Amino acid sequence: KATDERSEFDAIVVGAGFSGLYMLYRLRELGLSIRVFDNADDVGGTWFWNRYPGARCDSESYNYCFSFSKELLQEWSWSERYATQPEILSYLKHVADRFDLRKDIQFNTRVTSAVFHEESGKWVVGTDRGDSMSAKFFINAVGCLSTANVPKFEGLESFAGNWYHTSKWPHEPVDFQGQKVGVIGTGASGLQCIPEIAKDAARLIVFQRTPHYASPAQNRPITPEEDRQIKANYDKLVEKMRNAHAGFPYETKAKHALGVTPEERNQIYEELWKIGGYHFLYSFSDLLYNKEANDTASEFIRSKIRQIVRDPEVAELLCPKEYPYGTKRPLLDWDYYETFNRENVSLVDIKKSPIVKITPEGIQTTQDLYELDSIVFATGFDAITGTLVRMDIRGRGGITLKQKWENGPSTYLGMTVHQFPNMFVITGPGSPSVLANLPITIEQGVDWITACIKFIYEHKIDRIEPTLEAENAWVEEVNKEANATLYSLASSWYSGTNIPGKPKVFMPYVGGLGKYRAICDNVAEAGYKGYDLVSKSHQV
Ligand code: NA7
Repeated sequence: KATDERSEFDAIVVGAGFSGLYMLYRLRELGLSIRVFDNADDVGGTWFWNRYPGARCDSESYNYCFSFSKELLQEWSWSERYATQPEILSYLKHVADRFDLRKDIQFNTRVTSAVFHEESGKWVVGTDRGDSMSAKFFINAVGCLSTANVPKFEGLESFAGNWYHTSKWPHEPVDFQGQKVGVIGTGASGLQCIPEIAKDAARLIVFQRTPHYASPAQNRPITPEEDRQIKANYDKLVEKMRNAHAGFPYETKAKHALGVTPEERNQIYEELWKIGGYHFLYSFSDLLYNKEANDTASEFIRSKIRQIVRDPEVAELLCPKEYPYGTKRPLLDWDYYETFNRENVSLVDIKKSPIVKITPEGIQTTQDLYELDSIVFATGFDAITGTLVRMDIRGRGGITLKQKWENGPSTYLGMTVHQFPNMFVITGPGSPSVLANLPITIEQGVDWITACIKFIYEHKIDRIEPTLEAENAWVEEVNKEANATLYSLASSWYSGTNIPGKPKVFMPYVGGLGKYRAICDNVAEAGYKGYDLVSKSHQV
């Protein structure tokens, strides 16, 4: 429980995952009073909620962590190349304890509204527990993937068995032994839970709408020697991550896929396939920009799927053909393809025979009724904007964020919004967010926001708000970067197309974390160019 009894703060932060925890840590350094709210009963955000079997991070553990504290980097050891959900959650709990963060966090509380009062210049924040608290700054640290998408299938409430969404998994392990289980969805969460559920269930039926590309994770334990080496080189590693395109310390590959012979290309793909993880995605610099180059990687993955999966018909169904590799979230393979060689696993093509409804017995497609004891929805999220527009956030003139973003989100630098003074968003639309290693990307956002707030106090500014021109120019820049890539060739949650009625707008900034960091730093160095800075007491 948060210990501070007051109802007025300098800053209110929503969310106690990676971004909320670090925001709190940094703002405390400025000596501000802060209240953090989180709907969960502990810290962790994404890693609090996503407890499905097999849940783990597909960024490598020693990259997917905070870099702000050298002591923290040295004292924490990751056990595997990719950390499991329980391990990341215990890491975040350790961070909360180590920096004594919990005393400013109010758990089990959902923020329902945030209204900017023009006269006082304060945000008044309301919660589902009846709190009403005010603050000069309102900061969203709600995560990019925090509002579950449970498709509205007719008849779900009539289903006689149990159903689950991967991101709202019960805290007690679910026992699928002896059951007939259906999994809908084959994105990152589906690919992780399907191999695990297949080991327990008597029968597993996977309902696939779109096949995804996955390259091997190649998980393994981290040896003490490797741990020592990483820790001895952490400074360099961190420096690299902060300035890299995707926030990973991998070498940038200069070669073009089409600039080498087919033999050399194949050899490089084979090598990176063995190394595993996202090294494959970064094999050549033109994969996301040139369709012909991309075809070579896409075809390589399809050839691997055909080698792994014994039934040629199933293999063909698992081969993505409608969109280029990397344009929907590229995935890692945790024995996913191999799982389709099991006797108890089958694949249903719901693009060809869509789900019509859910009955008390199971899932009815246009072709068959599949009788099931449990259904798992691995159907993803209303990503990036979903959680933000569900809060009743009202800026100047009473405009809601939902109204403002009716035709798609618009921000300045992905962090601030015209008409919403003194409001910040961490990993918002228009920031690199989900396209880069998130903890490192979050640190960039939090550090920039902290410096901005420090500047505001030092210059006795009451309000900061981006101009409409600056916001429009940034939206244009985000679109320009996206249009230079192949991303538009896929329909994906990056563009909101997984949610019926959501405007189709490519939301993340594709230009890369390093370039984005430089742009944001330039804005700050130029005295917050593109912002209106308002002070009641003096001319700014
Ligand atoms: P994703 O990547 O959005 O995957 C959701 C999956 O569910 C995907 O295969 C979808 O098919 C499928 N889906 C979504 N809605 C439906 C409906 N209505 N009917 C049938 N199938 C559906 O979510 P994840 O949780 O796997 O991963 C999210 C991110 O978390 C991940 O990328 C990492 O960043 C961590 P579709 O492809 O839309 O045809």
